[in-house]
Order: sequence, then C-alpha cells, then structure tokens
Amino acid sequence: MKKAFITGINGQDGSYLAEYLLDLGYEVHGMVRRNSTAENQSARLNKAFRAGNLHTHYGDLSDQGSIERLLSEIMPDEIYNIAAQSHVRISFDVPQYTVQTNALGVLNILEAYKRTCPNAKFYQASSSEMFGLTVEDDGFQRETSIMNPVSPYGCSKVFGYNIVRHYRRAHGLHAVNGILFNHESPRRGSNFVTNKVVKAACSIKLGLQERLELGNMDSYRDWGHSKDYVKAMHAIINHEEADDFVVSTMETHSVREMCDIVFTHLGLDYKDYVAQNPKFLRPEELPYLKGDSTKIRKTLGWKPSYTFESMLHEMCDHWMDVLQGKVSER
Ligand code: NAP
Ligand code: G4F
Repeated sequence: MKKAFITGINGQDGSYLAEYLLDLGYEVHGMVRRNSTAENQSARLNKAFRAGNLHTHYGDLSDQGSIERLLSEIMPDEIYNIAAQSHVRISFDVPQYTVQTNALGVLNILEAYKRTCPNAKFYQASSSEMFGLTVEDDGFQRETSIMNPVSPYGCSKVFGYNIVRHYRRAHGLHAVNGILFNHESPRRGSNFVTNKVVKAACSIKLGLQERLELGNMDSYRDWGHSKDYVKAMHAIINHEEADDFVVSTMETHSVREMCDIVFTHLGLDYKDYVAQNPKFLRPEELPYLKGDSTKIRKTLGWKPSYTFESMLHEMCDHWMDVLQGKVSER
C-alpha cells in the first residue's frame, strides 16, 4: 500500500486529491493547521474521513521542524505540496506572509524531504499566475513561456517553481511541478470569482440578495474542474521522468461570459444585478490566461472530463441545495 503526504489537505484541491488517492488504495496523511474553530481544520474532509485510511497531523509550511518530524515518522512514497496562501488579490494585502508560505515554505518542505525521505516523489502546486503578462503569438501560455508575474502571489510561486527544479537537478530528487490553470468546484473558496458569482446568483434567485459587486469583468481565465486536475497531479508525479507539465482546458472565457452562463442557467439576466466596485480591482491585473496542455495530453494521456458549462451548472446546483438547507456547504 502506497503512502501519500499532502499539505493543504483541507483546501479545495487537497480534499479532492485525498479522496482520489484513497479510492486508489493509498494510505493518506494530511497536514492541517490549528484553527480556533476546530471544525474548520477539517471542514472539507468529511467525505475523505468516511473513506477510511486518512490521518491528519498538525503542522505548518513555515515550521520546518514540524514538516521534518512528520516526514520522518510517515516516510511517504509521494509528497504533494498543495498548501499555499492561494488568493491573488489578498496577496497584495499580505505580501510578506504570502512569500513566507508560498516561497520559503516550499524551501522548508524540500529541505525536510531531502534530509528524511529523498527516495520519495515530490509534487509542487505551481500556477499559471506565474506567466503574468506573457502571451505567445498563438494566444497560449505553455511550459516554455517566459514567467512575468504581476502579483506577490505570482512572484512567490515563481520562486517555488524554480527551487523545485533546482533541487531536482542539484540533488537528483524526483521533484516535479504541475503548472495548473484556474480550477474550480463546489468546494472553491467563495471569495474566488466563480464561486462568488454562483453563490450570489443563487441567493438572488432565491430572493436572499439583491445585487452583486465585482472587480474587473473583462479579464479572461482558462477554468477547469478541480476533480479533473487532481488526477493530473497524480499522473505528473508518477511519470517515470521527473518533469513539469501545464494543466489546462485550452479554452478561455471572460468573467463577463462566466456571469452570463451562471445567471442564464438560473433564468436571470446578469446585467440586471451585477455592478463593478473599484474595491475589487487589483493594483496590477493579469488580463488573459489560456493554457496549452498538449504536453500532458500527449505524454500522460490526461484530458478534462468537465466542460466550462457543466462545471458551472454543478456549482449552481450545489449552492441552490446549500441555500435551501438541503446539504451542508462542503
Ligand atoms: P485553497 O483551497 O486555498 O487551499 C489551500 C490550503 O493550504 C488550505 O488547506 C490551507 O489551510 C493551507 N495552508 C495555507 N497556508 C498554509 C501554511 N502556512 N501551512 C500549511 N497549510 C497552509 O487552495 P486550492 O485552490 O486548493 O489550491 C491548491 C494549491 O494549488 C495552492 O498551492 C494554490 O496556490 C495552487 N493553485 C491553485 C489553482 C486554482 O485555480 N485553484 C491554480 C493553480 C495553482 P486551511 O484549510 O487551514 O486554510
Ligand atoms: O477567481 P480569482 O480570484 O482567481 P485568480 O486571481 O485568477 O487566481 C486563481 O487562479 C490562479 C491560477 O491562475 C491560482 F494560482 C490562484 O491560487 C487562484 O486559484 O480571479 C479571477 C479573475 C481575476 O482577473 C479577477 O480580477 O476574476 C477577476 N475578478 C473580478 N471580480 C474577481 C472579482 N476576482 C475575485 N476574487 N473577486 C471579484 O469580485
């Protein structure tokens, strides 16, 4: 039985990854942070706990000793470093904390990994935000595109990406990056734009809310589903050659188009309800993302199963159920 160690297991991706690995027969160990509301520490893990063979441990990416202790006790076969301060706009408010977690935190876990279990495989959650303003002539970003980040978050992720590649070359470690474009789900934090729009549109439909305020509605993102993307993480880490892969749908949509699909699905016109509030604009915006995932599709046979519409419809159905008290939020 293989053992996996997941940081950020209580996040959107960490929780779906845990369920996927448990289904594959793994023993799964996850690092959680202490929260003053104890229920929040494992809020997204109820389904994974029901699947059994899930073990959670306290730790923090900023505390190298805690990671080293856990890795030496567990001796995992696969390490997934999914934890991060993952909100781009908030990274402008807390840039130093973001860098401590997303950049130095990667160095902390790499050092612990090199010292305690160098024969394990290591996956780093890298991001399309690293590409920033770069768009190739054909309208895509891909593995070879220059990184030109436009946020403290993007800068921190470039460090994480590069230090993983350096440890791979310098120390012969099986350490890899997945460069994932935006991915969403019913478990997405509700201050990211898709879930913010879906939750508000459902509230408006049910008469619980009147208006929705957004920031830049003319930025474009390549949005996939987290459940599809955690399968890519497992395929990337298990490729025989340690390498880095872009994961994307190869489609792009504006925030405005996304609003249109969500409100129309609920029988509403978004133009009647959505307004811009400058408070949600960013000091520097990343205007356009579209990922070329040809490499992972050809090399590892991965492809997404959700369409943009089917993902948004699933999120709408989920929030309608939550707001009518039929299911819990997670
Ligand atoms: P998420 O829902 O925000 O989950 C992040 C997790 O990291 C949470 O469980 C959080 O703990 C944990 N965490 C934060 N700071 C930590 C620290 N200092 N020590 C230990 N754990 C910490 O994010 P996600 O959407 O699942 O994204 C997963 C990873 O992929 C992140 O690294 C993100 O930057 C990256 N990524 C995401 C996307 C996307 O579109 N979702 C795209 C590209 C890359 P709590 O549960 O206690 O808050
Ligand atoms: O949903 P978002 O906050 O996601 P963003 O900034 O693209 O970051 C996500 O994807 C990255 C991968 O590219 C990840 F690495 C990162 O961890 C995170 O998961 O914003 C998407 C777009 C932006 O252009 C933003 O300006 O939506 C625009 N937007 C417009 N109004 C808004 C809002 N974003 C948020 N969060 N809230 C708004 O009211």
